[in-house]
Amino acid sequence: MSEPLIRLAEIHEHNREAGTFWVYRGDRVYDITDWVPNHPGGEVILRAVGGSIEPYWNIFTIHQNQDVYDILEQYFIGNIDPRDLVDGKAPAGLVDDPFKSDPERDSSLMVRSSRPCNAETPASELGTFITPAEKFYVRNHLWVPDVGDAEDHRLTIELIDGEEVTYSVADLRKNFREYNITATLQCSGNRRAHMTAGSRPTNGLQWQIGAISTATWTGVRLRDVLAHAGVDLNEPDEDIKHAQFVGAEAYGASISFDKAIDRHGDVMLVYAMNGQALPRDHGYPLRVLVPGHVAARSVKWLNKVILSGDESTSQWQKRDYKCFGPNVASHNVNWDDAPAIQETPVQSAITGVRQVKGDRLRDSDLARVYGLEEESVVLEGYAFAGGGREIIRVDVSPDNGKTWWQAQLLPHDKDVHDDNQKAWAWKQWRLALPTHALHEHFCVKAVDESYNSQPEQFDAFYNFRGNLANGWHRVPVSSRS
Ligand code: MTE
Ligand code: MO
Repeated sequence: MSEPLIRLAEIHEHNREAGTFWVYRGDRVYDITDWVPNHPGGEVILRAVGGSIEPYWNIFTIHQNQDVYDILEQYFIGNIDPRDLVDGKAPAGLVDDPFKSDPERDSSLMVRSSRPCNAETPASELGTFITPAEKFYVRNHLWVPDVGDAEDHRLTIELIDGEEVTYSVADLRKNFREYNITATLQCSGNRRAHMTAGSRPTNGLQWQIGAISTATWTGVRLRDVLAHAGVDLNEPDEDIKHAQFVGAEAYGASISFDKAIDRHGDVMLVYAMNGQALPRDHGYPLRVLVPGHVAARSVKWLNKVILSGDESTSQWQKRDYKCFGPNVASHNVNWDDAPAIQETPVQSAITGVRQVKGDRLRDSDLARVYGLEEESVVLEGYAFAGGGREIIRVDVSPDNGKTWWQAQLLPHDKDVHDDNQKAWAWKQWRLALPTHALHEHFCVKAVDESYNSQPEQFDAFYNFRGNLANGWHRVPVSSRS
């Protein structure tokens, strides 16, 4: 029996304004009306209805696998009429440009991809404790959703029994105590380029040292809001294991419920950054801040918090942000074998190397601290550990690891008065070395309060996605300016 032939014009009529939703893939047509309410990614699927699904699957690549194709086949209703095919093929389909309302960005950011925008903080801006909001690295998987006015934005808390409680940003500001938390966000791909250079190719954006920044975030505690919404924080329902976060553009991730309600965990719903409204790139009007965890869990443009027995089903929870052994690659990975990255290991980097001449040195703090009179080289950088673990030491070697010196950890900005309960922010460090000590490479490694440190090389903990690249940072001595 031959399949019904369907004209393109008829497919276009089954768009998001219609009550029934059709899509096509290749020249096969599907009526997915009944599937839409079950879509794990929510309403975003409605962007595709009435046309080709493929441009969206090129963006949401998690769909490019057999299980998804099999689901789609269940909704098959016919083929595109050959009169509408061009050279035997269905039209590629036009997507309404989802990036068209993305904001303008500071020109000093180092762009790694522009659609979606991924841009790192330049090294010259990594040497200050608080990163100005416009220099804060941007990591977007998709477009920046246009959420309109903060007044119209709503946050829905879905409790374990399915009941929902909704808040406006104004409700949050009015009803809960406000906190200021100074926290570093670091992408799990920070320094991926160094893993690639130090070992083998990795799959992902090739970040240098700038997929990390620090801000003072203002907002309310998630635990306070959950208590208000009806969660018993002292004896919570034992079925609740995770807090899932859903962003307005379809990104999602989750953390353990324990972290979400930890009284020393400082998980926040934030509406301001460095004393200003959140910029659109960083989650306006509301984002979750999960200090001490990989930044992928700090979901921007937050729409929904779901208390659940399960993790988020998003690709950013179930895939991507995981590490495997050096022998595992995309062809033999079983994504379920590793847990999602949450707290992060020790990281450090050299952000600047300056030559300082005798005269200028003599009267400087550096000379007093290090007792140096001769010509010196001053190194600067950052060090950071996840889980709120404080950096206790930064070791620098001028000869590729044979001899070591301790850098001075800088006291952080006196103007920052924060409510942090743990060390959620990086430390800035500085070290002056006499020039006669120099060899080929400087390297740095840091140590946290649990005496965790960083691996020397990349080969032994290479992972094909290039996550958590924290091998010693090496820079050539010749890079000094
Ligand atoms: N939240 C949403 N809604 N969409 C995203 O693409 N990216 C995540 C996280 N939250 C992302 C998100 C990742 S991987 C990182 S590293 C941080 O946001 C980046 O935050 P920033 O852009 O404010 O630096
Ligand atoms: Mo990230």
